[in-house]
Amino acid sequence: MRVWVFFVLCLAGKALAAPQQEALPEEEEVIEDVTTESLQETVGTNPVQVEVGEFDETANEEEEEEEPSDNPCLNHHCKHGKVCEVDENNAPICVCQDPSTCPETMGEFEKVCGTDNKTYESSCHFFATKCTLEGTKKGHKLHLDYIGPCKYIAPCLDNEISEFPLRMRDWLKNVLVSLFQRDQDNNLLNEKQKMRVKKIHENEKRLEAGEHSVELLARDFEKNYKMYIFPVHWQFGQLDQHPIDGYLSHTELSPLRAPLIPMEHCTTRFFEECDTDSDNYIALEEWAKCFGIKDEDVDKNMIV
Ligand SMILES: [Ca+2]
Ligand SMILES: [Ca+2]
Repeated sequence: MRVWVFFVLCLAGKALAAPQQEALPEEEEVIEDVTTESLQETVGTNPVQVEVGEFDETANEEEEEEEPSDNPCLNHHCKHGKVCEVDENNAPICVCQDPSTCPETMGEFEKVCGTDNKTYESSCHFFATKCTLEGTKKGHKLHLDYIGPCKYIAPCLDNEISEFPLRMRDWLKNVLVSLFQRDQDNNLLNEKQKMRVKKIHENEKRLEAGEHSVELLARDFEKNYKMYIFPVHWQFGQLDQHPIDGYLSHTELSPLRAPLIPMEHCTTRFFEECDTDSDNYIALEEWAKCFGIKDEDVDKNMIV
């Protein structure tokens, strides 16, 4: 438990990146190496920045204009779980993919566990199956829960759950500082964000990246609380993408949750409890609160 975020997220990033890059090489946008490679040594990979595409059930929804060509499907993209076919008018349409047409899987690491507690051969198999349930209550409730085959996940105890935000916050802060140190010209942070991180970076009281006891992390949060406000906002902004509306859906949260759950048994409980009004969305206010940010410090403008 002690080295939680450092190792867990390092592994998490890899687990998340590996199957996607193999399965969808041309379709998904892979973000620059500055986050995936160089940051791993010091703070672990941020699973959010590595890739979000695979878990984004709403992306690529029949939105691209097809160019004139012999094959109307050539430039017609369908969302996960669907494939393009040509209808009787020679127009491209997206239909549910037959799971048996998913690429052959290489091993256990490609398996995913659904919220129905069933193991799927790969995320392709999962989304293809979800597609066949489209429009049904069952389909609406089915989400990709975590990476790897379904397994017993121990209940998260009260004393354990309090450690989750401590490590997560510290890790987020270190990711940002590291981003800033490595490459001040990077385009992962905009100018306003860079200025905020610069302040954290230059603060002499900042706790250096490394393994710290829960006690020390708790003390640091109390003493240097202001340093954590932006990192918590920043993470929310990274996840709130489809759509950008100040709320995180289960799908938007997936890039963070899915790799983490099999290794950190408090993940599910933590995010469930974050949704204090139980509307199945985590609002920025709810998110900030569960990371210990005071109401008066929650600022929507900090994200953009
Ligand atoms: Ca959203
Ligand atoms: Ca909510």
